[in-house]
Amino acid sequence: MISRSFITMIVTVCMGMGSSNAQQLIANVYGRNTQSLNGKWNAIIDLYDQGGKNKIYLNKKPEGKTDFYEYAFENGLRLNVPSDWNSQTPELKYYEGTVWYARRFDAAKGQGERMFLYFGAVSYRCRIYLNGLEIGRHEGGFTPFQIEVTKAVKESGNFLVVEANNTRTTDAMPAMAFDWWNYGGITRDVSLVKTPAVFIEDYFVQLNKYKTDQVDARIQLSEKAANKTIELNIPELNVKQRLTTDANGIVAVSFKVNKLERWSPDLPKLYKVIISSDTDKIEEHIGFRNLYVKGEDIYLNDQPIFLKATSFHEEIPQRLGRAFSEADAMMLLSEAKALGCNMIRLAHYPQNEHTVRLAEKMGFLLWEEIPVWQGIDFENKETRLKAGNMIREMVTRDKNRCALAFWGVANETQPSEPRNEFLRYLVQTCKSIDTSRLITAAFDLVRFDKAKQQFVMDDPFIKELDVVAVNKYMGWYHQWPVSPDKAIWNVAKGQPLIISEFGGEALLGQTGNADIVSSWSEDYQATLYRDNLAMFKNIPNLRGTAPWILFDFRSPFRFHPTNQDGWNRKGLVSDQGIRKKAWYLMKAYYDNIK
Ligand code: GCB
Repeated sequence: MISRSFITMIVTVCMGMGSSNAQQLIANVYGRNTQSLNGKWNAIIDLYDQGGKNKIYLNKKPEGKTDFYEYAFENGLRLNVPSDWNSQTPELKYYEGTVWYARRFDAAKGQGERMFLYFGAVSYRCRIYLNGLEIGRHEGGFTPFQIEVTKAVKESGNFLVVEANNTRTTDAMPAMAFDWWNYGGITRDVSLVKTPAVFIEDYFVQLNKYKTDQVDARIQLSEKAANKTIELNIPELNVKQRLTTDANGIVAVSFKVNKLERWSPDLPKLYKVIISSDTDKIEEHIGFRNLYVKGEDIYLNDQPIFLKATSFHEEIPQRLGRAFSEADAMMLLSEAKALGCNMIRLAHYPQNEHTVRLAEKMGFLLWEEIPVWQGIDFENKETRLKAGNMIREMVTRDKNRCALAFWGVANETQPSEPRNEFLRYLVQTCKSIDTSRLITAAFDLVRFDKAKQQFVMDDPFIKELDVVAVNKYMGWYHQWPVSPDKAIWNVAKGQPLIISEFGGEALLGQTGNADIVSSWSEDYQATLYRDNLAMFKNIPNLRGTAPWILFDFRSPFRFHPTNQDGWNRKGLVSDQGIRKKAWYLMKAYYDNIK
């Protein structure tokens, strides 16, 4: 029998630092027997990339008097894991390059147990070394990966090294310039996951897209073993399924449930689901809901829904750093709750699992996307493969979160055949894992047609999407061609449309010029919101809005010295967490939508 994870490890080891590994992620890592490797790690800043050549991952110590090594991990810089490095010391604020992280750990090994090193994310690419040997590589700063270390790990004194690098490159995602901070480092949780020899590697348990009482499930063992018993229990629904694996170690089943309370933003009900095999048992809380598109409407649990959304980056502005904990998620999501939102667009990359899980508990639908954000090299086949891996890792991690409504495949791309092919590949990759979500992408091509006196958009790719999204900055990047209440939209007719970004910048506390010209004032931002909200009445297929953005966020190309000072100021809430005038307009708008 071939272990899938063993294949994963081989693939991982064989690929270059620039490539990603095609792996089968272990489902629900947070529900397993894990040993946290978070905490203070030792670190070495390697601006000239010399550490690899000097094999510093061996962490050699002088043995004789004439023996010397020009490095040591001990007694130097210490960095918190998880966290970006930029926020931890002033020298690293703008740093783009390599930092080596190292720590020791012991690993009590149970009889027949397997062990995996799990990284929630390392930004942007990394190599992992255990006890002096390279054991894996990963590319992509926002998705998890794991490496099996059953054979490599020792009971005590393991030395783990992570070579993390956040250099921007043209073939990466995101690429050379993007409107957020390029945080580097081990930005999410690290843990040692312990499993039985044969374990429940992956599962998908969700309500059928359309049927109100049918759960579709697929469960996969880590081994291709036939005739193994798998049980799926949902005690509160009296579900007890006893199933038998096929030759691939997989069971796929659909079954009826009675008296199901479907998950919704108003009632985010989750059920305990227990999956067990002869050797393994895993449980988590899963919600069940129907979500589909019919004509120009989006239906949640058979009712048309308007998506009262907002976006945020994975950043705590007050800390000038990446968000990484449940407490961080609570801060971000509470502000969205206060605004009256029922959906979050997690911009512009998969955010940490704490955020996704808490959002589901708090009653938010989610839009999750990979950083296909302007400037992507669509003609590069390697880049396409990387994007495919990222989307696979994202969908695999979150496919059991019923809150997940949309997989986003792109943000602001221009039509071309290579672009279309690239996005089509991403759509197919999503669908190869999960056909139950809606696929979307955000476009910025809408223009005002003078002859027709209407906003129009020409991008044939929208026909391949379930829901079309448009970023449009009327009153900010674009002048009003007619007065807002006369601005009629004729875009993506026959499909639901979301205005996925709109807004403008304001520096908290700045006043003036509300109706004339932007002075980065709160008043101008408020006027701009009033105008856009007036225009929304003229978009017949509008099924959701998402102001850009909930919080001011750091961006290296926001150069204005007094108004911006390295911040994108489009937040409805300032970098200090204070609500701007426009926040109250948006809140009133959402409160009035039933
Ligand atoms: C956009 C991008 C977003 C930017 C925003 C802006 O269209 O999607 O990432 O931050 O505009 O503020 O310019």
